[in-house]
Amino acid sequence: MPDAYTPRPEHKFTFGLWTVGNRGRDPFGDAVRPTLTPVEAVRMLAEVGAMGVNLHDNDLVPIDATVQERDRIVREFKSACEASGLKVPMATVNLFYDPAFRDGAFTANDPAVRAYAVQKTMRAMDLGAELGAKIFVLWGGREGVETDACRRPDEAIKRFREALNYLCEYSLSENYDYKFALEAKPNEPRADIYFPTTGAYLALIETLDHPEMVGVNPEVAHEQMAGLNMMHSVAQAWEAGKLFHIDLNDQVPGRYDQDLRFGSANLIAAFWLVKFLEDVGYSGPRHFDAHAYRTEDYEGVKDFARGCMRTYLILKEKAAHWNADTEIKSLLAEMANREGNGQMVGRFDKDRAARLLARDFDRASLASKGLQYEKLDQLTVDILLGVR
Ligand code: GCO
Ligand code: MN
Ligand code: MN
Repeated sequence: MPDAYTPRPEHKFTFGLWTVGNRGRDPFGDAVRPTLTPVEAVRMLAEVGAMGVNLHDNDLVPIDATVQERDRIVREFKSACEASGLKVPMATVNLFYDPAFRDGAFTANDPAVRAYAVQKTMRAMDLGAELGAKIFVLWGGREGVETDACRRPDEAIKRFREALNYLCEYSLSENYDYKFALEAKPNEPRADIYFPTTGAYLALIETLDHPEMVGVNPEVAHEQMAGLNMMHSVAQAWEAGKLFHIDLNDQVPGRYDQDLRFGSANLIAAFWLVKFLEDVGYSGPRHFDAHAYRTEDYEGVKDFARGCMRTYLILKEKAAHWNADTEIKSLLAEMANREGNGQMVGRFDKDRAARLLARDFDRASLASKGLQYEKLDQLTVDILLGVR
């Protein structure tokens, strides 16, 4: 029965082929679900109400496919997408699975590996463009080390920049109109990974030849794995005009890569994240990069996918509820009053600086009044738990 939390295309929910197609293999155990073909995945995603499907080159086209095989696979996939009304907003490249990338892709020591990685990415860009993708995600899964004896990390940064500059030029020369979204992950699969945080990528972007073409793709699990606050990373990216894509899932800090259903581990963090995205009017796809528990069959995979979207929509409703709550509004207004007109020091000039230096601050009074954040937070919890 459709209800207020039933996904519709305008919600822009997307899943990767690799997410619903995940067969539950882990380092300790084999696959528990049969292979789901890309066409079957498209049908499943349409059935559960997603707007789009994203893919790595090799989720669709095997790495050793001939040109004829590739063209046939792409044709069939395209017509499955058209028949189900599914879009392909984002494409990406697998630069981590093949043993050739054991020392990294764009940062590997062997120049032939680096050139192959760039070539593979160009072909993945061709594929994405053919399917209509305008966002190209780059996750440097193997860009890192087990031992720092192998190279200096600043050399790796230079190599990574060179590859990105090249790929931007390729997109321009082919009129692909791509926005690149760089995805940071602090660890796994290598011991240490370069650009471990969204902030590290934001800093790199400003040093590129075409910074306007490159943004970030923060992932909940990757931030939380390192004990960081996802919403804060997203907010920094947003404020910099760099939130080009987002990977939604969940993760308990300090654990291995869990890729849990959105909102299933840290509901409060998920709430603040959804509230942020909705408050600022983020208009990109809400992409789920997660997979179903290993206990599930494909019916359970549908439960998983529906659950990600349902939780998002419930949290979106809760965020609107929070924004409209009179008690919360009056606490926020009181806070705003206490902060005066919001001016801190204004722009620097000599007179203003002299006045600031001469000003007497009453530290005791600044510290005397409680801030009522306990109350504010409990009101949030009441809303989330449905008693308010
Ligand atoms: C992971 C990553 C990947 C990337 C994907 C897109 O932890 O494995 O999150 O799922 O998002 O490769 O490039
Ligand atoms: Mn991940
Ligand atoms: Mn991801």
